[in-house]
Amino acid sequence: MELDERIISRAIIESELNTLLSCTESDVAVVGGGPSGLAAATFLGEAGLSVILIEKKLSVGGGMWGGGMMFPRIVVQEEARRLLDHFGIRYRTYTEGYYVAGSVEAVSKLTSAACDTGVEFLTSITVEDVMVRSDSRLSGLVVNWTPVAMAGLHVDPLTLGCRYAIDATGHDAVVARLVAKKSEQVIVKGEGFMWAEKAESMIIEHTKEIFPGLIVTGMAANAVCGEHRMGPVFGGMLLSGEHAASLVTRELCGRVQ
Ligand code: 48F
Repeated sequence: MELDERIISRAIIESELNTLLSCTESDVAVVGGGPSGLAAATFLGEAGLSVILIEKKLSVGGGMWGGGMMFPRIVVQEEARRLLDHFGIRYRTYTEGYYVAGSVEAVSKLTSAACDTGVEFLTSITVEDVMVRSDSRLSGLVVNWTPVAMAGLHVDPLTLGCRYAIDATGHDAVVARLVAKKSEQVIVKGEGFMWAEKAESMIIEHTKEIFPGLIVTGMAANAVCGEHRMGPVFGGMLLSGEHAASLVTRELCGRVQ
């Protein structure tokens, strides 16, 4: 078979443009492809919702790749062990209640699970603002190619409508901060000192709808609430993603996962 570069180019352009068109209206837009965002997106996909995941970098995985200080290992505590099993992430028991997994495998299996449920990935795209209509509800996200911001170009963005957005942008809580700039309803306190026990035990409480249509998950949830950071223990990230998905599912599908 002779390869035709024009067919290859058309295949890529047509397929991606059709995907982007379908992403202009989704049930849920997850912002950030770290562990909490990947977990949330997967559970939402499993619930049958249309889900897009917007990630500003070329690849998803967020802070999970680096494990602890670039040792590519993560620790997950007892409470979240069932989620390692759910995603098929292999682990070994370090000591009672502490499980160690490879970060490359963890990111890969989470990403694979999200793909299998039909999540659409929009990578190299940065969320730079939010849409809020007269009903004071977040109704969409304002996005642009990441290289546009990196190059300092003045290029107007496009918008993607969604019924719910999930801020999974990690320590910076980017979407929550964008809303906080415009509405007194949202205050982002910023994360506190490292204190794994407290940070992990509070994260589900902090995973919530902070503005109509906007749920925070993962480290973004703790940062909004002024909660401590936890370092390379990742159970809370997975549990928080699962909880964020259940909050949306309850609203959009009328059931708890
Ligand atoms: O930081 P990140 O991994 O967030 P997370 O899911 O997990 C935190 C842990 O990795 C770790 C920890 C707990 O164990 O403390 O740090 O809460 O992933 C956040 C993702 O969001 C992307 C960013 O590139 C990263 O992959 N992101 C950030 N801002 C934007 C964004 C933006 N404006 N638009 C799109 N993606």
